[in-house]
Amino acid sequence: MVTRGFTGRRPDKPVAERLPPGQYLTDDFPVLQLGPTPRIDLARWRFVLREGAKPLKSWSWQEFDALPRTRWTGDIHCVTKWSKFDTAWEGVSVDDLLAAAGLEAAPTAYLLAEGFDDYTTNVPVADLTGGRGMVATRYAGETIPPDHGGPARLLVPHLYFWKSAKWVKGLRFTAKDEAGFWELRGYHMYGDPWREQRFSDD
Ligand SMILES: Nc1nc2c(c(=O)[nH]1)N[C@H]1C(S)=C(S)[C@@H](COP(=O)(O)O)O[C@H]1N2
Ligand SMILES: [Mo]
Repeated sequence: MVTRGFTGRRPDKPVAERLPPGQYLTDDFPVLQLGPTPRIDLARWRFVLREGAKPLKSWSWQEFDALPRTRWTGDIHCVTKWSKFDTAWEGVSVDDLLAAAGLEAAPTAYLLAEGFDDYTTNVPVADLTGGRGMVATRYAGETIPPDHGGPARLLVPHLYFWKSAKWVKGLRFTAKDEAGFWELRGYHMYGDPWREQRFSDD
């Protein structure tokens, strides 16, 4: 088990200091998505890294589940204003994923995470490397429930939670910062909760 860079546990901080502006604390774990929860057959699941249209590397579920795993516990913040503290995730860090793909560095500075439901969201690569993002396969010690994005979801907890694509099927490196589903519909290209970057003009 490796845990590299992924930090953020601040149990000693008062609630108010852990809540970004405009957020409230909840103990629930709301489910937010565009459509129905897709049924994903692990025998046919694949995770693909692409540069534009060109596949760079892909893994079956068995192969993916055998990659080095990282744990992270910390707070998540949804643009609909709920925050949840001390969520515990485990998965493959994007650093380890790039290394497993034989890439010394990411091919471009931006990417789109793609879901099996055809959801997309853009994230700068620098926000996923250096221990800042993972493809999570466990939540609270169990496989991720389908409603929360299982078998695998992106986790980029320092950005609003719409950036954490559920049912993620791959990462597509792009030459430019390309808007994903919500970013095309008025949401912020970056989405930093601490700067309250909810909408494109925030
Ligand atoms: N594939 C996919 N990922 C998605 C979404 C979606 O519709 N499809 N919704 C996003 C939004 S808007 C939010 S707020 C979070 C919600 O995650 P949760 O349902 O686990 O709380 O997932 C994000 N990831
Ligand atoms: Mo959302």
